[in-house]
Amino acid sequence: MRFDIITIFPEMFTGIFSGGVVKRALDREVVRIAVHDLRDFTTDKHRQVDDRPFGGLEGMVLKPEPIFRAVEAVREDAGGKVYLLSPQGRTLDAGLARELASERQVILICGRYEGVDERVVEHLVDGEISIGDYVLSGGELAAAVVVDAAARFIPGVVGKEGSVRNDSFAGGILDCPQYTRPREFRGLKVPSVLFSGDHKRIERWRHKKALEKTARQRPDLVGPGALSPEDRELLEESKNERTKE
Ligand code: 4FV
Repeated sequence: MRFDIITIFPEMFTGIFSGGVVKRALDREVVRIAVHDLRDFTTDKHRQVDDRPFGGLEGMVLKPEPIFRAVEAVREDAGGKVYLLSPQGRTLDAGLARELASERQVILICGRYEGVDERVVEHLVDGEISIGDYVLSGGELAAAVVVDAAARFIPGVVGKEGSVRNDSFAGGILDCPQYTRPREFRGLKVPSVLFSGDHKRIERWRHKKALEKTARQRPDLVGPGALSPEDRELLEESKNERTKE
């Protein structure tokens, strides 16, 4: 799978993918990431990529020509999907990340200034992606988030596939609490069930804790109909336990 990132600040990406699972995936060529300088797709001596907005608004807007040329140059074939990072986009979540990971090529356009000429949105991209309802100074950080989140769904990127399966949101709920040594820290003990060796009991405890945390911190994820009857029961059970405490 290949990501192509189009930006006026290619240097911002030197460090981002130089560690962790994405770096390992790059080394093993499970995924390829190419970063392209938008200015390389200008034709004037000033390598102009932006201009003043028509209609007298403040700020500057990225011009359409360099963006169209860049996408047409890097798109391997018609199968390459093109996305603009923008606050107007579909909010990134595990579902969208998994979808992107199934593409052969994903081209990400990083906006800057007030944004890009609307003809890019209307006539070039397959869609817009937002990483959240706030305004960034550029799309670069958002592009890095999209690449990192999607890459984890590419087989072979995350060593133990199991950990992707157990990731938050993979089962529609948040992840279970994790503990490591020391068994006691400043009097704070690791729950003894984790030393019981009873894997079924441990798995049930973990799932219950994940449900509890989700109900507490993301009630939107455990709304009516969102949980299986078993999970609903497990959640009720934990509620009763806590009321007894
Ligand atoms: C953004 C977001 C975002 C808008 C104007 C870049 C900025 C500037 N991208 N999710 N939120 N982009 O704020 O993806 O061009």
